[in-house]
Amino acid sequence: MIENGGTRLVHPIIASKERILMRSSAAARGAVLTLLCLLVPMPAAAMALSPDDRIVIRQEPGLTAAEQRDVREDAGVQLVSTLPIPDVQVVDPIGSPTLSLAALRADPDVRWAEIDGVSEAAAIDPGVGQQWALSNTGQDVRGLHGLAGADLSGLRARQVAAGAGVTVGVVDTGAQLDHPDLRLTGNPGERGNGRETNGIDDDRNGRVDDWRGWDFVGADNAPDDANGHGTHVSGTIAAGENGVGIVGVAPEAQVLPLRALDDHAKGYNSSIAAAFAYAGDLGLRVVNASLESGSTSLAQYDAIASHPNTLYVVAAGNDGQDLSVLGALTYPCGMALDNVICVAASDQFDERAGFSNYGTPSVDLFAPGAAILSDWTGGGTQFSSGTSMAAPQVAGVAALLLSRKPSLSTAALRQAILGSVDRRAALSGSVTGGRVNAAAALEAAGIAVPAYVPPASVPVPLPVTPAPVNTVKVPTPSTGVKGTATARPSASLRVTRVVRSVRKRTVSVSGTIDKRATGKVSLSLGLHLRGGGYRTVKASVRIAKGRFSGTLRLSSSAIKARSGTLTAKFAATAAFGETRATASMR
Ligand SMILES: [Ca+2]
Ligand SMILES: [Ca+2]
Ligand SMILES: [Ca+2]
Repeated sequence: MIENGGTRLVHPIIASKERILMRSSAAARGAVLTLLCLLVPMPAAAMALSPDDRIVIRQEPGLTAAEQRDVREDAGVQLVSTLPIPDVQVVDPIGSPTLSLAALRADPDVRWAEIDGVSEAAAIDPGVGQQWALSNTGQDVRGLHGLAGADLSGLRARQVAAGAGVTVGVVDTGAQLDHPDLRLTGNPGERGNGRETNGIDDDRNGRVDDWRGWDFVGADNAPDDANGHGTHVSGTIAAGENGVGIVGVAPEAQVLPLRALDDHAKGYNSSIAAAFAYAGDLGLRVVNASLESGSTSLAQYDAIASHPNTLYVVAAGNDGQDLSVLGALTYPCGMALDNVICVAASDQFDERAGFSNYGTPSVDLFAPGAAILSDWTGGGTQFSSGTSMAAPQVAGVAALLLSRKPSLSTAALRQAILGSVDRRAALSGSVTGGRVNAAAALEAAGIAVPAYVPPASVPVPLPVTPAPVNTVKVPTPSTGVKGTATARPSASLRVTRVVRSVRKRTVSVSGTIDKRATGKVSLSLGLHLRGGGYRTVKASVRIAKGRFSGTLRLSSSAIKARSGTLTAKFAATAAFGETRATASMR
């Protein structure tokens, strides 16, 4: 599976009048024509991110080096290398690969342009097929074939959210600090400029050099894991999508390890309370506590209550008990606080795991917690079962939501998760009566999630409707009108109007798209001169509120050059979330 490149800044590639004039007046492209660009102003829209990196292009033959450079500059890309194939180059987008690709495809000097895909030998994280919690197809997991669909829709949710930018505090036995699959972080106030090891409490939080989290058992800055439990829990939340081990629910989130349980997975309630407060003080929005105690802790209660912006996701416990029976409560599950979610464990059949505690009002919901494969100490993976394995599934879902909507209040976050469960009769021993559903939780928070289609993106024909195309006498557009696109289902782009008129010296494109879409439409107009060579003018317009519209216009001097063929191209690239659609015409 291809590792995403992470967040990148995106900036518009083209489209100011000045730039168009500058380009068309450049000596390298000839100055016979003066081309003028008229853009219909549209409100700015947020740009979408793209995980794709490099682009391969084939330019038209015969371009000079300066002309080739112009093509790259106009599309906002830099030359990486030249392939031993005529006119084929690998280029690297400076900004958004999506927009650069659209610009290259719209450029008459570019024969074709494609994303430089990555091929790997069996690079899918080896454990992912066993992770029924993310996607249960009834596959064999430890000899059991579960119920298809009894999962948290993790792979579906992953299409639009990965947890990037979110740090989850994990109060546990620590985490293997050098595990190749764990995405660990620490206190940002102790990272960089040598602050990690300077022996100074740089951020004055009472802990010296806590750059990797903190060990509340050993009272030092190395929350390493000698047990395995905390590593397993951390992997469930944020194991990377990296060809190693498993994939976490939020594979681009990070875990801040807080060791409060010893090598035998036991710890004082006061150590746990201190870790709760530490995470809250750092401003972490989510903390996972896969632990239980038969006795309550006022210290923990106060730590949680005094950090209302932090959601504490805790385990119900593994006693197989009905917690609604007097005296059966476990803690912190039983703490009646608005920023606590208590999670019980369900199995591959969407039924309560036999070991799992249950019962209202303390247990809020269920999550997969039986036969859960995750990372383990020693660098490998291991199956484990328990409500300890269920809680981090929910913590991971919380990270997904926060990565897309950082402004969600704790109450709204909690409500989105609890209000979107898949209700099952066998899971009635909880407030919600259901099992967590990551995709439904995202939708409850207002984030659209497409249906899940297993990998291998399939080209989907896109409806492109050219409305009146003005035919002209001399010259005529060189090619017919057709539209193609590749898109995942639910992405649709509809071009409602294309007008090409040499007599009127304009090429106009307008259209509509899903209102959530962001992106740009690139336009280009090229005049192939009969004597060879051609002139181009380009522009792009933003898509805003579901609409786009743009016009290119040739100046009157261009009209005098009748001895050529006019070619108009456009490429519209729209994105919502990680779904992209591209339509192009020439
Ligand atoms: Ca410190
Ligand atoms: Ca320091
Ligand atoms: Ca992995």
